[in-house]
Amino acid sequence: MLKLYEFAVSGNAHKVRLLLSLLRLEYDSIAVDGLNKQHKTNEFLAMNPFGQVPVLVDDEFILRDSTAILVYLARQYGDTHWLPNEPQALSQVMAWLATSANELAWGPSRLRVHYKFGREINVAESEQITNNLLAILEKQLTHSDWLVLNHITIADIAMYPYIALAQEGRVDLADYPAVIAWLGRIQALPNYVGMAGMWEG
Ligand SMILES: N[C@@H](CCC(=O)N[C@@H](CS)C(=O)NCC(=O)O)C(=O)O
Repeated sequence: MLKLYEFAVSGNAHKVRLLLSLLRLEYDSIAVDGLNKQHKTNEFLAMNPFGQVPVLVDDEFILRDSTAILVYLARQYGDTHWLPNEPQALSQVMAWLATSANELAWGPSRLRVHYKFGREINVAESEQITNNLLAILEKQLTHSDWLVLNHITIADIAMYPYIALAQEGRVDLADYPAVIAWLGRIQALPNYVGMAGMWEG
């Protein structure tokens, strides 16, 4: 049985929860006690030396990092629909996975951490990254329904949670109708799961 170590409030964990659900995979959700720093205990650090969720365990195989976990699940349990083999499409998916670990994390995700959890950040810098990212996403999604190809891939899954949670970082999506339409398309998928605080159409 797959096991997912997670925080309920984690958008990075949500990426994994969403793909597990869309792939109709059963798993044990293991709530990590963030308040008591369970993710910094030796036992947890043995699974992820960075002391972060999500961590996926598949029998003997232990994997950290949401992006890596999406790649693993897509290859191990999905089909090439989720992670294409064809070099151009594959590399375009990788480009969005990189964006999810960079601009998405330093922009909307950081703003959420600041406004929801009180962490000090450079707000102006994160707002600038967020505005630039949303403008790029808006342009992309004006021309196509999905980030890569004409169907959902793990590129969309990786980008989704922190855009859907952007309002918790005081980001207004009203100026980005194509982004809002994309959120709606993801939320309409069979077996979609959301989390508290996400945009709702
Ligand atoms: N690159 C990692 C980032 C994971 C991450 O930032 N996890 C947060 C929760 S969303 C966490 O565990 N934070 C606790 C900490 O860093 O101490 C991934 O994508 O999984």
